[in-house]
Amino acid sequence: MDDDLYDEFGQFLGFPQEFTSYEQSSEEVQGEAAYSTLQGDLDQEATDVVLRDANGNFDDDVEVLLEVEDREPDKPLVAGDLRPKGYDKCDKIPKAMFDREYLQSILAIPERQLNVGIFGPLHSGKTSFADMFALDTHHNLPSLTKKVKEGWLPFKYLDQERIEKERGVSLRLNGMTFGYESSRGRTYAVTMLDTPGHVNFWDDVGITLTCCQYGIVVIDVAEGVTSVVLKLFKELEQNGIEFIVVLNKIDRLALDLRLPADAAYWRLLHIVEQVNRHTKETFSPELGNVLFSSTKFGFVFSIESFVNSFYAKSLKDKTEQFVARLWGLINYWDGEFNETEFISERNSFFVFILQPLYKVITHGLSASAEELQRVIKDNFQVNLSDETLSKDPQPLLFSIFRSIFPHHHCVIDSISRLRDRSFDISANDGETLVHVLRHIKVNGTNWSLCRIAQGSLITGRKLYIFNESVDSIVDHADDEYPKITIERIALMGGRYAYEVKEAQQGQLVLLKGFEDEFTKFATLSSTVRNPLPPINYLNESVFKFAIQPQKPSDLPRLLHGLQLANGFYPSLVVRVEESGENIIVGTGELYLDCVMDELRKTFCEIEIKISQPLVQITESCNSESFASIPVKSNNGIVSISVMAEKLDDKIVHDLTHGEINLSELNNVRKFSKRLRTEYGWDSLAARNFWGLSQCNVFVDDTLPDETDKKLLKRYKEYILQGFEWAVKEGPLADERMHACQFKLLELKVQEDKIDEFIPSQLVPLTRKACYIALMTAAPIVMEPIYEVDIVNVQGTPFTEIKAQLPVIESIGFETDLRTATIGKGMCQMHFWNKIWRRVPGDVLDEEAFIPKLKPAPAASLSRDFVVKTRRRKGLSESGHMTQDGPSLKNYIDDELFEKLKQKGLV
Ligand SMILES: Nc1nc2c(ncn2[C@@H]2O[C@H](COP(=O)(O)OP(=O)(O)OP(=O)(O)O)[C@@H](O)[C@H]2O)c(=O)[nH]1
Ligand SMILES: [Mg+2]
Repeated sequence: MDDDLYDEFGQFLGFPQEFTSYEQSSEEVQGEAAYSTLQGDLDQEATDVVLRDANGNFDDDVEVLLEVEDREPDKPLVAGDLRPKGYDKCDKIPKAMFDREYLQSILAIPERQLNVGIFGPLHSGKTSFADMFALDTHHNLPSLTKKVKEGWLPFKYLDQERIEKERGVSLRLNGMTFGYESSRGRTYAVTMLDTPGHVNFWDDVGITLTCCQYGIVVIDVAEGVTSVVLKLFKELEQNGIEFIVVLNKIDRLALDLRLPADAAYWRLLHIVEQVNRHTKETFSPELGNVLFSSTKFGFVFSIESFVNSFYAKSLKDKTEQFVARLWGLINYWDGEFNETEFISERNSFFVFILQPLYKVITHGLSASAEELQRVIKDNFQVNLSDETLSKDPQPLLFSIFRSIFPHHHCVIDSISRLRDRSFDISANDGETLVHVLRHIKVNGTNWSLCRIAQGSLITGRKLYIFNESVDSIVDHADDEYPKITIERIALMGGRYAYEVKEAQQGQLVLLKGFEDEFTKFATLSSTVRNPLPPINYLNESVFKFAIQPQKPSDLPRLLHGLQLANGFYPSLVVRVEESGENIIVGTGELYLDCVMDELRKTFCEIEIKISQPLVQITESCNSESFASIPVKSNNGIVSISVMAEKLDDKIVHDLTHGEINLSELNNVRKFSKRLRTEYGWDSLAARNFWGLSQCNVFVDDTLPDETDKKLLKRYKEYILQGFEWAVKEGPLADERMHACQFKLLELKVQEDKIDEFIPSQLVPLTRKACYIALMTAAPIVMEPIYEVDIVNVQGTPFTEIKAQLPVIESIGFETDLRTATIGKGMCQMHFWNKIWRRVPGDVLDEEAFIPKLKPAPAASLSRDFVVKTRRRKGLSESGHMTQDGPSLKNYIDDELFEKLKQKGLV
């Protein structure tokens, strides 16, 4: 026994710092080797960082680098292969019904490219809709079982991941490129992107909105237009994407809801009316932008396609007039069409379309084979084989509908009529510009999904890459930015990737060769340029867990897995707190559950411990700063004072609801006019609006005779940097601020010593001034609130209940709801509108009672939130278990603090 390691009572003292030669298991050795690589990287970085005190005294030759956000690591955190298992599995390419060479040639013609996003609420049938095209364009797709072929089971070809198949829900976007004809025989190169319907996974909806030209909104007719659909309409319109509406699951009207045909028609009319009430364009079936489908039975039609297939022969050249009379309150009786006020069994849509469909369904379920044969022949001029007629009802209906509606040209007709989206991207002439949208795994291989915004690509091409850590290009020294080589290019095929040598402008393609160079998104370009704007993921991640490996030696594997998860889950935030805890933040319970599942089973294959669910909090204030306390630099040359107040509710609402477009801020004049007219700001304040960061505003409120405005203009950039830094990490618990307005009251610089003044000192000074301003303005903490849309998925009447629920309370709510309603109630909880609500209690109350191992009473709740967050982050100065919280004392001198205390202000 080494005596130096134990005290006189035999208690182990711990290894001295330099002690390294204790025995380790081989696993630990491996783990530590990787960890030391990581540590090596960090140490290297540490030598590049300039440490400074809060008030900043720098020598002249010191360059100040301000990082307001953690950068993405330049290199992989863990050395070795970052690619997931099965990386280079050979893709089996199924035989396509279209000519792949011909498809390549059409892809070069911009007007023939249709990049379409399929959107819709949960389980409205989006993936089944894409299935119809997958089946119609391929021979023997992989995993096409007999049960799927016969129509017993949905195929869900684009749900290719294990986790999607297991859970029966789409969790990632996936797509396929194929050639498909319109009804006039013109072939189009269609790229269909299927998006998830679950709101937790709407980051992929955001990505699809960024890259697609057209949209298809799939609505379940039994549910109608829910708030999720309305949100989709809004987003599509805001992005300038024209779309068509598909009223899906029309079989449910007869089979599930058992509506008589006239009531079913009323329901369809009502949905179209609701669509029109909430959209700018006019939608109507006779215009061809509303289609009807039952993806379960594999058919889709428009009024026009229905008429062309079954009535055109007898109509000769009157098809158009006939189509125009098949929607709305128009009756058909005795060979004539007449307008009416009521829906009845004489309604034209009912007579010519709904009734024949209803007949197929009712006869398919109950009529004799001969009778069924006759009905189908009379109405649709289709002969059914004996084999078809002998099937069970479900596959029988599936076969009948497939024979009646063998193709889906009407979808291509409708989409090709839409106005092409104009992408708001500025690129120089001759430049090749590629938007890298996300990592995507196809059949186990990791690719990057990209949209070619300008130019064309060939394999072997070298391009500059600007990943998410590059905000803007400051100088144009070309050799400073990394270049990558496009190693492989492929077209999406759902569960396979079809490799090609080149790709053209506008195409959505898979690229390979730079997967390790970005995490979420990137820009590839042939020139050094500013990167494309970040992708709007719609939801904000507010739900989090702290995680750690079951075995400490597995830490490097966890870090490696987290890095993969970070790439594959666009809105996942992964960070390491100062206390060493690994935190993952996602959009909701299902999102994080899927991340954990993939971490455990795919990304790192280790056991992981997780903490209780936590939520993101924000810091704000509830009143005006009670005093203006100037902050002086150490050398006394400069002093700055700032005050804080609550930001006007209407601006907060408009900012969080996307009513204020951030691009508006570029036109300062126009924006200050809006502040005056819409938000009632006085003209001085509106004119002196300086900046906005994460729903916080900075205004110059100095008086011209007190502050030198010229000087202020010179230092504006530094002051704004200080403000942005402050709002990213607030004084209460290092969390971001929300809904605060900061006003600059004074900036004083000693004239005689102005040469000694280094402007970058203003950055930490402004940050400190903002902290003091917040601490003196009745600081509060805010918690996120989910908006909950509850629908009854079975039966009528269909109802939708809207509610709000604190995110912290939402854990298990969905399961409880389903249990309590025996599966009939379903809910979607989302944070699109970014509602933050004050947590009760005084956050600065040092006497607040926080019981151990019990929920805190309401009056101590905000103190409890903050103290626990500080502890977890390692911000608590006086040890782990103390109730050390935020205090103004940390930012001002003791004397002043005592004075304020005596006056009862703190
Ligand atoms: N009755 C009926 N059910 C359908 C129809 N289309 C799809 N379904 C069922 O609806 C469920 C969801 O179908 P999906 O195609 O996965 O729907 P989705 O919109 O892709 O779902 P998510 O992507 O998970 O939101 C499946 O159980 C399908 O069998 C339809 O036309 N009629
Ligand atoms: Mg789906």
